[in-house]
Amino acid sequence: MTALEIHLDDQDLARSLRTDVVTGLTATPKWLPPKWFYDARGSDLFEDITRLPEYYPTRTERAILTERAAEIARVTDAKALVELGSGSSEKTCLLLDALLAHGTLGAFTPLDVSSAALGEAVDRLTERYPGLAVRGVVGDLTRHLAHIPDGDNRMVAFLGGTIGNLVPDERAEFLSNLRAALRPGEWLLLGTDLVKDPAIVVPAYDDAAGVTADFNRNVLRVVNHRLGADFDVDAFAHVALWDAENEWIEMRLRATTAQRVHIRDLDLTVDFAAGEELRTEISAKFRREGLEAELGAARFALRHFWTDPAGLFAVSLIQA
Ligand code: AVJ
Repeated sequence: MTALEIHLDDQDLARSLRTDVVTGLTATPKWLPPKWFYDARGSDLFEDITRLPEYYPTRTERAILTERAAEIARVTDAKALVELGSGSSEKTCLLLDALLAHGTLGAFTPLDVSSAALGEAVDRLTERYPGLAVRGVVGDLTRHLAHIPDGDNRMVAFLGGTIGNLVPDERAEFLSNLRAALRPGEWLLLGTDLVKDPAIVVPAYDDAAGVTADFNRNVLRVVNHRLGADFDVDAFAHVALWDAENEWIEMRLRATTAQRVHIRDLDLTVDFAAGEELRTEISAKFRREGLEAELGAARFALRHFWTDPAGLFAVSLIQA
């Protein structure tokens, strides 16, 4: 039996997908939020992305965590670990191993929107760490922070650079909600991708093998399956572009010819002009000073900022 606490059931998910699709596809320019990439196929495609030679974030973050895990355990003495947007929990094991070796950790709570991915992770971790209380929470990290379990000296890990999927206003709201869910002295371990030469960033989001293109188009398949839409997935081209002003990468899907799409369950018809683009994701890149300012505005303090030798990615240890 898997220990899962459900704050987001299939009906809530269906409702928020419908709202997002109506809002995004009737807007100018059109957009869809990146959280809808991750059905089973989308999650598998993301796993494939993490192994691409061009996609540096995952392996770079893993290297930083490998080097710093024992120090993180020493500095924090964390008794409980909560992981937001955990997905597959490969990097989590680095933290769990270090915190358990240090001797303070008693509980682990992964929170994710995908109950399937979460159930699998909880089963695997329960088996691997018999002494640890592992309990999954199915929830949306922008809405269910109040449901992270109460406890003493908790650390929340939000890794992978996923915070970059939020626009600055959403980030401010997320950080202040998270701060409100923590007591002074508790911890946030945050992974952020860093600003760098676009010649490195752009290929990470537009790989030669076309895996990211397939991942991007998957959001159309999700809308087709879940809402009975008739997107011709192959009629949309993958676009990754660096927005130098906002310092984020933007993924879009460009209609290669004029398209009329019908979304049956919403009774909605949407027209795309030839060349029209649909924004599917932003992935913001950070600088230390900017991150520190955002954290300060949410009453968090940056204690450690660890990067790899090339300065590609950062893992920050932050205190409430
Ligand atoms: C999982 C959100 C961190 O923004 O780099 C990978 C998702 N998008 N390739 C990222 C993603 C395109 C990824 N995050």
